[in-house]
Amino acid sequence: MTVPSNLSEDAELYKILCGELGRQRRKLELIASENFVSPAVLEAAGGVFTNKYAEGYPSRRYYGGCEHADELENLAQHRARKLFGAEHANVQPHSGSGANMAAYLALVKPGDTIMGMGLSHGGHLTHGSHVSFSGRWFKSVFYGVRRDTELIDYDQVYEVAEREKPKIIVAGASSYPRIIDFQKFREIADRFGARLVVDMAHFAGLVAAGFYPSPVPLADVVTSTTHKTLRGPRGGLIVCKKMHGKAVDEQVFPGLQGGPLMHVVAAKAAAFGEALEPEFIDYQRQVLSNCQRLAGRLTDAGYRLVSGGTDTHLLLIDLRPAGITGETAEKALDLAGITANKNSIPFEKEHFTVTSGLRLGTPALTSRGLNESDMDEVGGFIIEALHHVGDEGKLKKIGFRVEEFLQRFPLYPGLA
Ligand code: DSN
Repeated sequence: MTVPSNLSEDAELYKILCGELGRQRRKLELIASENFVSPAVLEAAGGVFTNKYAEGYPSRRYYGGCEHADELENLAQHRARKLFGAEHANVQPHSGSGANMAAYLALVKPGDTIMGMGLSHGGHLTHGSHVSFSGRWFKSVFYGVRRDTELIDYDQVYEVAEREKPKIIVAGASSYPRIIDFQKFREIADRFGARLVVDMAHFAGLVAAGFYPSPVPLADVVTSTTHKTLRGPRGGLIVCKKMHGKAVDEQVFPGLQGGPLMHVVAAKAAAFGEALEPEFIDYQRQVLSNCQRLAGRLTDAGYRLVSGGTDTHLLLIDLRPAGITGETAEKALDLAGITANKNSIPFEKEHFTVTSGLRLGTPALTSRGLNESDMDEVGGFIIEALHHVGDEGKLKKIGFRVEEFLQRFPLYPGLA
């Protein structure tokens, strides 16, 4: 589980791994979709299951020697079902994109219409963007947020669904800081005979801990990644009603994937186990408190947050009043030891490589042990860095102070 000493024989590779560990330790990690897994999850992901082929499902494999792979996958499925109160779980998707692909293909056919949230309004590439499979294989139509409130425009969801009669409505987002009303989506889907797919990747951990309404009882299929608020390994997950279980399983394997990454399934099982513990609720509560505190610090300093604030683990700064772009801000913060990502904002006018927004999230720093008062300091570093865009010397000096600050929060002290 360490940056293994065996790798020190391979100096070229070892240097890269140590470089990344050092970067993670030295910088403030504010990418809303990232997290720091526990040493147990790290160990499971680096374990011997990486050696095992296990195409198929428990007791229905295409390889011998799968007795422990069966135990493992049954355990991961059981924990996922328990965590989300789901009838069926598939723990094999390699990613969130793959999980979405399997979900769509389980419910409809290529060429059918799907409706998702527009990318700049907070949706994800796989919710219908023309550059992803979702917009290439399906006819995609979109809803978005209202101009005045920057909250999902449920009237528009209704109108587009009425006009386009999508076979699937996708709810879920990558940069929407507010709670989504799944009941409204269900009603609209039922009204127009659509299936409801919820992509809960960003807020799955909040759902598991009871701080975000669960889409599981309402949606036909719920997809997720396991590495964001859920704090597991990089990977995908699908939970759904029993009636869709067979179709989902068939789309994951053999439809879209071959052998599951059983070492990642082991790490998912470890993460789900952790998420079932009471401490996980405390963790998610802290994620939310930290995000509220950071939002307050930024707002007090005069920054405008999209939708006026946040109910979740993430917030989105509208940088236009500050006269800088997302691209500039991301680069300046990076020099100052702060990792975040530029992000389009609703009704964006900049190119998607430039953007007018900056997305920040608190799951990773919370895993590292930061609390509300620490977030005041984090907010201070961000504000100072944004005030000194273009001043490389000053930004680097902030970076040294960030590094010193983070020494109070050791990350993976057992690693090389
Ligand atoms: N790319 C992820 C994010 O950063 O939100 C979503 O999959």
